[in-house]
Amino acid sequence: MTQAEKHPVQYLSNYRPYPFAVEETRLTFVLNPDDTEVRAELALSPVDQNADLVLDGGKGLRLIALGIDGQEPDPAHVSRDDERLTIAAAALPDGPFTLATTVRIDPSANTAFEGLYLSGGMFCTQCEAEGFRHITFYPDRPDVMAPFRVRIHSDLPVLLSNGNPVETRQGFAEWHDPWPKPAYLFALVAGDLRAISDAFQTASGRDVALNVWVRPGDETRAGFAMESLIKSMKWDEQVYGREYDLDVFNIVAVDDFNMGAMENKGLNIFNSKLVLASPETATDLDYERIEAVIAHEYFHNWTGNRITCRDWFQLCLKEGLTVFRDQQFTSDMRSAPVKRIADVQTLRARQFREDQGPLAHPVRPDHYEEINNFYTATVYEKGAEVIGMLKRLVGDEGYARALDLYFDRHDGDAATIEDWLKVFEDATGRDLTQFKRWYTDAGTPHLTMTEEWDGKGGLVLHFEQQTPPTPGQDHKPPRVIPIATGLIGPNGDEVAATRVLEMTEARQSFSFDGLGARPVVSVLRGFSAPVVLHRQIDDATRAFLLAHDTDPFSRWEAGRELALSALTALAQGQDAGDDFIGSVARLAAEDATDPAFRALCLNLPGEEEIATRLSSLGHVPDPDAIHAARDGLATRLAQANHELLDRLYQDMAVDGPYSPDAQPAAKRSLRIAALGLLNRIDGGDRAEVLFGTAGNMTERMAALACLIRRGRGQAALDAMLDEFGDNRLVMDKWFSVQVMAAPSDDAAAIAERLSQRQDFDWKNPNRFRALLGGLAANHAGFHHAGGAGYAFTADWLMRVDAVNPQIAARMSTAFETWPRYDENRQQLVREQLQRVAGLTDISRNLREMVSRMLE
Ligand code: 0A1
Ligand code: ZN
Repeated sequence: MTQAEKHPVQYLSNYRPYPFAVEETRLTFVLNPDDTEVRAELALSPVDQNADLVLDGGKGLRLIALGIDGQEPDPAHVSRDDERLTIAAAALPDGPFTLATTVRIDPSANTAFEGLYLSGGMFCTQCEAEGFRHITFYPDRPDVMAPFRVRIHSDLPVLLSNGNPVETRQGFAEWHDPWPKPAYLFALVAGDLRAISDAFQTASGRDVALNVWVRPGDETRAGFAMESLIKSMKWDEQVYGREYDLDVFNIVAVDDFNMGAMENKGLNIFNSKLVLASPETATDLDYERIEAVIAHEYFHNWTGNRITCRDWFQLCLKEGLTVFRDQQFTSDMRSAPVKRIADVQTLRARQFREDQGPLAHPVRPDHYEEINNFYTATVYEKGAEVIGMLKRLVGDEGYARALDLYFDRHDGDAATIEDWLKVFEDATGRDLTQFKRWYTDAGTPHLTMTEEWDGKGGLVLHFEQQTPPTPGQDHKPPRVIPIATGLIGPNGDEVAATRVLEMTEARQSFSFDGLGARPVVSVLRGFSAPVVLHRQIDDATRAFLLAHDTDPFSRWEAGRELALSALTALAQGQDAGDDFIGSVARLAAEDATDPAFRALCLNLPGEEEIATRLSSLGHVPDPDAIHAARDGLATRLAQANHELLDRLYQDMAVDGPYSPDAQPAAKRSLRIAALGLLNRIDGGDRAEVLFGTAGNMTERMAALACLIRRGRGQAALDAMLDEFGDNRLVMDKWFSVQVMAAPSDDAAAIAERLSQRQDFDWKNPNRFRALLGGLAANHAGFHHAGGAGYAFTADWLMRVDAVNPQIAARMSTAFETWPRYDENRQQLVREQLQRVAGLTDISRNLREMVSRMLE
């Protein structure tokens, strides 16, 4: 049998409820690194009397004992293959019964970090999406929910699981989680850990003990995570009326983790880079991400855990909503406009890129081979955008009513996108049939606007929408697009406040009357829909919007468009850029404007974004030309404004002890933007001074990148290695900055050299991503015409796949844009992808990705 036959494609339309209810799950673990015993007792009730009992469970489970109500079933009624254990209906009692299994597993051999594994001597688990089946035989699907009782035997000092502690003594702990949950939310941690602890009282008076567990010595870097947790708990009460529901909330930091973090009930497990922070080791961006991810996982307690997903096709039900909530949280904690702009940048860089290529899929996919391949920017980030559109369409109050109804109606359920939309329909009376296409149809709509001014106060805006085909979906009917629009008069005053135009047809027009003079249209304010906007607009009008738009997003967007139009022209050998340089300099000099906003405007679009833009305009992006264009424009910007930039560099220095708050971080971001430009004309002198004197990692890393770009980074790299050689998180930065900032001709060779170092611990996901992801982020380096970047990446994908398929599959997305490049590059990538596809024993994860990319 081939891999594909053993594990067929899963289809949403094939959903069937599980024919048994699990009333309670009791687990007993006897932990040993290479031989752990797991005894599971499942209290089962048949829903369908004629059904066989099918339990998921992989090859790694050594079955020691099996009993039904204490009796071993007739072996003729029991069968097992690589993926499951089946007990025939004939061997099952008619009424409720207990199934007991004992299995033995080897956590020390688990390099895929899925199921129960070891990280630096500590036991931990990762069960989403389908990891629980590597721990014991179980109906490992999200719609099977049960309360869990967990007993752990181990000599390790700290033994944790979900829910509330029942008993804790030397060598043993028992935990009880009263809230029915699917197996993917199960967690267990055992190790020599230290906690920093605090307490929280919920609005209704429940006392909750809070702990952030870290390795001994890391306690001093866990305080910010705790502060972020407390802020998140308060915010969810205040904004969504959601309280915490257990006596304890534990967070554990682990060094080996495939993703960012995981929302296991009452026991969140985090990649240590999203918990540990100190001014000397973490950047402002690290702090901001820690705050956001702590919030994200905490918010899952309601959106994901209390209400979970019926099946994995509904992943966006919990992820889109929880991302949306964490974005709201960050906007409340920090600057809302800056957060919105950052989110749109991420969306464009990751999701638009995905939507444009062979891996495009709907927010709610309808088939998959390997669900782990669908934890994507589309499900997460576009999933959140879709909720933002819903909120705009039904208004803030409608949204609040719908959410209350959602929690009321579906608490305890495993729900679907249909349930979610129904709640909005029932709460607001709106028909969402057409809106649902945002969930079912892949691809980024292109929206074209033209203007018609009648010369006597009437303006008509004509819109046309069109979504390019994506794999398996050739024809795309029109969607509902909320287009937030305002009008600015010639003197710069707003003459029409934001109005949401609801487009439902393929072509549609909207009129404005009674205008004194022809206004400038500010369209798609706040990025009210995830579309690519085309409009006829000259650089002077863009500059006008950059100066006068009252919507901060649209203001930034005008500057961005100026930059992109200059960069795409330059990359095609034309002359451009003066308008951009003049207007962005004027904005940068506005002392009253938020420094973070000014920094966002000063930072030029990245090369990847320029390539995506060129491609969506129908051109073949040339990585070298793009690199040269961006380099040239940035240097001109610096030369034309060196006095202003120098002033900003001085003025934005922050005195006093480091604080990761939005305000000082904003000043640093502008300071660093100025530094990056000045670095092009001062030979790296400022960066050298800053690297030696900065008291925080934000400025040190920025200075280091500048030095590398000037070809004088070695001393600083050596100094950093000396100081932080034993700090994994800092060393990850050390690896990635060298490849990210490398000249394109050398990037692959530098990556190669770094990969041979002793401390390139490639089995650690963070270290692997630092190097390989760093290379992929160096656009001109990765896409170097010689193909060395491609070959290096493919070699490593094949090597890591044998050890950790999830990491291999995720990293393979470095290739997802290949069809947009020239013939030569296409051929080079195709060869590499075919080489990977031919790998003996390729994982299902990587195989699915590569074959989708080659289709
Ligand atoms: N639910 C988590 C993401 C996550 C998904 C899969 C994992 O392992 C394969 C781990 C984490 C979140 O959204 O944060
Ligand atoms: Zn999530």
